[in-house]
This record gives sequence, structure tokens and C-alpha cells, in this order.
Amino acid sequence: MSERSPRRVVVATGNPGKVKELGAALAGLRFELLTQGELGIEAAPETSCTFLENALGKARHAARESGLPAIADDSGLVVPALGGAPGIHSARYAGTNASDAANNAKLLGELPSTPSPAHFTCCLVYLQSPRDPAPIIATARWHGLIIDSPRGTNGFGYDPHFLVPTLGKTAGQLAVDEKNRLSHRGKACRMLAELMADDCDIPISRP
Ligand code: ITT
Repeated sequence: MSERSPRRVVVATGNPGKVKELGAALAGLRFELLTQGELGIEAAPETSCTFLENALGKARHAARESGLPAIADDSGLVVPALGGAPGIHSARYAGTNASDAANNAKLLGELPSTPSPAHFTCCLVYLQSPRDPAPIIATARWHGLIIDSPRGTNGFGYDPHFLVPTLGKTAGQLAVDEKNRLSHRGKACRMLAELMADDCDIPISRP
């Protein structure tokens, strides 16, 4: 591979909302991002109790199956009034393969009152290979309030119920670039890109 050709990297997610946001936020890296679905790779089981360990597991699995470097995102909504739930169970809060609508309904049913403070967390991991002993890791949070009436149809997951107080809008009312400027995932992507820029082996086009 010439030094200038983009590096092929597998994105270890099956969530189309994440693919859209990661693709936009990581566009500055000279990577050709391929999803694990495109490569016929099944999702890794999420068996750990932290976002970090789950992200490492997903990236390791995708790197092993594809033979390519991998980026994984493990993320979720943390609500202090619910003892941190749904947390790492955010995607399956209302059950395995639950829809976003079912997860949101369960969230509102469990909350003692609204608006309720909450944050999204995103942990991103980049592995050069499944046995990479020095993963690049970036993690970030986005604070807001859970409200009972949904607003907006953009984004995914809990976005329509996640109010960003400084904007008076929910995450579901934000365009991808606007959300990435503020969000847990957007911030983690910028941190990951910075950390990668310090790694001379990784091709980065700096603005
Ligand atoms: P992959 O494991 O295939 O990446 P997933 O959706 O199962 O997809 P996670 O286990 O990391 O991924 O769970 C993330 C869940 O957290 C996601 O399905 C949403 O319910 C919620 N979530 C994470 N980031 C979010 C965001 O930006 N907006 C709304 N909800 C979000």
C-alpha cells in the first residue's frame, strides 16, 4: 500500500445511526471505512459490564474476522435517577432486538419524574489488529435532560427524548453535523483523531 492510499478499516457496528455519525465525524481521517455487515461479519456478543470492555470486544472480533484494523463504538444513555440504567443495556433495554420506540417507552415508564438529568457516553476503540496491545481509546459524554414528549425525527435511539438545554432542542431535532459538534460520539471521534495523529503509522489528513 502506498503511503497516500487510504487505509481500509472495518467499523464494528451494525447500527446504521452510528455508521452515519461516525462516517461524518471521521471523514478527515484517510480511511476507507467498511462496515462489518458489508464484510459479512456477525455482531460480537456484548458480555462485559463497561462500555470500554464491550468496545474492545467488538473491535477485537471485527479485526480478527476481517484481517483489517477496526474501530468500535460502545455507547449508551446513563440516567442517575435509574441508578445508571439503561447504561450498557441501552440497545436492549426493553428486550433483545427491542425497537427504539420500545426502549423509549420503557425508559419513560421507569422514570419517577421528567425532566430527568442524563448523559450519553461513547467509548471508541481503534485496534490495528486483534492482538494489538496498545489500543487507541477515546471516551466522551453529552449531558442533557430526558423529557416525556418526543421531538424530532433525526438521529436514533433515545434522541427524540434527549433535550439539549443550551439549544432548547432534542438530539432528534439536530442534523448529523450539528449533533456531531456537541455529542458524546462527535467529541470521542475528535479525541480519537487527535490521538491517531500522534501515531505516525496512521495516515491522517489534518485540516
Ligand atoms: P452495535 O453494537 O452494533 O454498535 P448497538 O446499537 O447495539 O450497535 P450499543 O450496544 O453500543 O450499540 O448500544 C448503543 C445504544 O445506546 C443505541 O442502540 C441507543 O439505544 C443508545 N445510544 C447510543 N448513542 C446514542 C445516540 O447518539 N443517540 C441516541 N441513542 C444512543
